[in-house]
Amino acid sequence: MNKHYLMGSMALLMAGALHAQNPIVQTCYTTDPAPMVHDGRLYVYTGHDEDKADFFWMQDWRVYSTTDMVNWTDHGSPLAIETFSWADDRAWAAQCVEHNGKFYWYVCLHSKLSNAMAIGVAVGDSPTGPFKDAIGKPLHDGSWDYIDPTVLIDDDGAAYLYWGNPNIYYAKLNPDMISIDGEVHRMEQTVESFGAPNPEARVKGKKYKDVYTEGPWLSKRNGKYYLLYAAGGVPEHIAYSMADGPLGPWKYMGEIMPLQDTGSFTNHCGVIDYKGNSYFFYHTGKLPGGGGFGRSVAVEQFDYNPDGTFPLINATREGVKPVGTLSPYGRVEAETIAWSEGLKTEPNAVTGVYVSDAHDGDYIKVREVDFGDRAPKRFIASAASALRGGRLEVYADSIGGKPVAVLDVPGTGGWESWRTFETSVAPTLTGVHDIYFAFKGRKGCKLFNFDWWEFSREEATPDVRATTQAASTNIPGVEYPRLDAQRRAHFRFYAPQATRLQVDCCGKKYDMQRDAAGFWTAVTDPLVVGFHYYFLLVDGVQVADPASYTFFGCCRVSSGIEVPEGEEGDYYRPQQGVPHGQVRSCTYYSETTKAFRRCMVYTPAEYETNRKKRYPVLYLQHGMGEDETGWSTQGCMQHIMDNLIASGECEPMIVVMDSGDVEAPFSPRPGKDVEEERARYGASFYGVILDDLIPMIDRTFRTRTDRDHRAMAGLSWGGYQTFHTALPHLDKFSYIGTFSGALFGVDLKTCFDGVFSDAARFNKQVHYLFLGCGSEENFGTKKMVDGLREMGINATFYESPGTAHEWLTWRRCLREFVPHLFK
Ligand code: FUB
Repeated sequence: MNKHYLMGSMALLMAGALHAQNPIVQTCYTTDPAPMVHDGRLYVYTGHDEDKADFFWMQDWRVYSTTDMVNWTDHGSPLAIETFSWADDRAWAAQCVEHNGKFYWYVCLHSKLSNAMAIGVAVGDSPTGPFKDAIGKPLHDGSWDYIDPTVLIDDDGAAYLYWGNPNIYYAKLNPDMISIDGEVHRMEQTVESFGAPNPEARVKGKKYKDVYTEGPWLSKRNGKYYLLYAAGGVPEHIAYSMADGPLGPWKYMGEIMPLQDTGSFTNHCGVIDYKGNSYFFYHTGKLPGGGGFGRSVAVEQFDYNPDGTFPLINATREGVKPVGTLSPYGRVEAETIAWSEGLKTEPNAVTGVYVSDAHDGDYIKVREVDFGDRAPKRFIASAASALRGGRLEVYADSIGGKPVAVLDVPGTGGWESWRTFETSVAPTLTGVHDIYFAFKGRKGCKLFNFDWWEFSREEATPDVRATTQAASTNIPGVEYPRLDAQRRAHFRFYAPQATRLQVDCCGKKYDMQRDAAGFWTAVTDPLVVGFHYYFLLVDGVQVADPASYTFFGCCRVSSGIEVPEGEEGDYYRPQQGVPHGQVRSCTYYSETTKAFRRCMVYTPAEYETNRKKRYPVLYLQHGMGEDETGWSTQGCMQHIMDNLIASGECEPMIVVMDSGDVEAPFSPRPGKDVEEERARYGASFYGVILDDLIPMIDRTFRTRTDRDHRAMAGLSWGGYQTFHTALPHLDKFSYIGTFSGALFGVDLKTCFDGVFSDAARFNKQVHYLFLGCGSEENFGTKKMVDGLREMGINATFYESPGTAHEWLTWRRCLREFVPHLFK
């Protein structure tokens, strides 16, 4: 073919397409339309012919909706054969009706039970689902002509179901809408009522007025009942009968849509009034590649004749006129389309339906977009590409000339890895326009998927990233949370489906604000330096932020944010030139708990080279909310140890961290003695450390095994466990530390068999007793130290300035404590 001829005919085709409005869906084949109006919106429920089909191999049903009759939003396929466990094939014609706030979708499909066709019913709470099989079995099963259900709910609330090919069956529905009231009847067909007698009475070769075939549509208007149907055998036209009651007697009225060039040997109609107009939905084979098994829904506007009869209606390419405009200010789904070429749509469980399969030259037209008298400044869109992306050119009124906006879309790492992009808009865009989205990019490959778009009259908000830095506790490559110079944390989280999001940081819950793209943001008050746990509350459910490394804290998997100190925090950070020890994860079997356990063991850098040397050991415990990993993650103990050992302030030592066996926050059982409850809580730990852990460590590592070379310390509840382990076993420990120790109501004179009552003995046995806490917490540490000192006990007290019950207190306590060990 001559290239000029080809280009000329393509241009003609394009010019035709630019004015076409039928079929109303171009992204897939749609069949057997069933319109319904709900809440000011017109929905059309359709069947779905497969691409390149050679029969009605239909798998699912689809839903589209509009408020202006020209832009149709694709709601995907909320109902499929799989919804009905008793069915296995042929998702054929169907109709959805609303009753008492529920949506009943009557379908026909092939039944496994009867090996014939059956009527089923699905129910949902919204017009777009989700839907489920309402009764778990067919409503009516067992014959090849049980197809094409149509339902009318009359003004008195009674519901009627018609179906059949070539017989017409009918039944009354019970008020529950999911069971049949009484018998199923076969409608008597006569020349007067339907143009021909019952199928078995028809004389072969005889010409009848008409022949009922299939696809009934029952409706009522101004007190008159209408039964529209596909007629004439194949190829089908649309004819109708009228009656004064829902069950007849019917009078044949003639054709509505005569046989014509629709490209499909079936036709199937649905009729509805909307916004003051009457609309006739039908299907043709007119979408490119379509035909008898590749049908597409179309719509025409018509006026009833003054006597309530139908006029003749012909299929057109132009379709219907708009009855509304579309606002571009606010998120518009990309699958809201007046006309498109080359594109498909796909569903996603989170973001809903999106436009896919975009190649260079494909486009979407959206009609009647009303920009008002103040032009937008920005165009914003959500797109995703697993390849190299492409360009979205936005045109007003026709493709060509200067685009009003051009959006470059790079690869985003996946076909559903959505990112929001924006660009400026030509300042002249006011009034009502048809908008075209033209996909541009490398030829011959998929470019990008397109989820939604909007125009905005607002200037872009300044990018917070310029004045903040990503938290060091974020997983690699993730930008949020971020911290600013005032130590405020900026959180941003993508949750387009969520209705409420909060961030719980340092015990305060901050409400997050959602933007049009589905991103939620919040900024905290200035935070204290150091490490803090935080959580997201998504619609009331507490979850860890997937952007953060996770830390075991608060008795669960938590997110954490490190608010950086200045160089005063260098002691807990790895330093250049400092030899680094190792933190090992060791598995061992505990006879006490009859289970394998894990402990973390720090060995100093020189442990690897000083092969003959044996080392003293510090047993270091976490608090009530953490586990054995706490000290080597949020606690940074290995860096504290490395730095102190390298500077000579501290003896090289092994540090062992195990689980304190605390499983949930301490909560004494009602009516029980609190002290006894405390003793029960994590009680297995005492046997573990004394009988399993210490022997295992002494067997496995080059340790010094005498009491003079063994220390124990712990934070918060770990301080309690330290006192309860070490004080009754001073034959095993000679250095003791508590950091914010949970030691309440202790009678110093009598506790631990009166260990403090003989100060001289205690001071001889215990080489160093350290009690630290934060200045902003009130754990009674200072009072206990004062009491001990009054009794003559040598006790060191340390108060961490400006910190509360938090990791910075405990990092500082560790730094103060370990230089005094084993000297
Ligand atoms: O779509 C499958 C069948 O084709 C329908 O059930 C009939 O009405 C005809 O349109």
